[in-house]
Amino acid sequence: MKRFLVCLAIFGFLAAFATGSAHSATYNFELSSTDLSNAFGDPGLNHDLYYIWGITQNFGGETVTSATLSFNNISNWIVEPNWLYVYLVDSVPTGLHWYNSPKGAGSTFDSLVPQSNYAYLDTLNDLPTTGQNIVLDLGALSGGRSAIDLFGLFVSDTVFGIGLDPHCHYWLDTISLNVVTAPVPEPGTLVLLGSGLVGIASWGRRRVRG
Ligand SMILES: [Ca+2]
Ligand SMILES: [Ca+2]
Repeated sequence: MKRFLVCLAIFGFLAAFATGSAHSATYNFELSSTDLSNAFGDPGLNHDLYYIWGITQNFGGETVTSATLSFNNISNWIVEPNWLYVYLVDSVPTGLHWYNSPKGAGSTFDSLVPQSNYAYLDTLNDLPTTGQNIVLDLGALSGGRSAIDLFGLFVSDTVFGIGLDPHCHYWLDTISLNVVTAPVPEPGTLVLLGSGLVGIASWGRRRVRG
């Protein structure tokens, strides 16, 4: 019996490690300049609009460990003060949506309701007319609470989005969202690991009695 329990324990642990946990996953979402051009016919982000990019993705219960939002080869159309307000959105239909926004300083998102649907991320400020790549690391941003925690909360129902309000026109190639999730043990792995623990525990008890 003792030998059986030892074998069960060894098998359980070995099988669990051999099976492994589900590997961490990386997800990429991208909007091209052409996607954005559907808004007004000209590519890029239009001053007269604000945008909400809705994404539906089931992360399978995995925890989001990092997320970056990249603006690739972005530039302002002329030399002037400019602002691009960037938000996380909790609930929005899938796809790119655009709406009129008044010209002038200030973010249109500040007047949207319910405000709980929008979380401010960052403002890209006074970009030059030469293109550059800008990466916003959600793990490094916070507004009362970590942006990555908030993002994890927003994606938990598989529906989330990115909000953008440009003040002035921006040219760009792509906007991409990169999400990395932590591995979660597969159910089969947990069963095997459990059998290893049961084997060890039973063996331990018998040793004590013995
Ligand atoms: Ca605007
Ligand atoms: Ca959501």
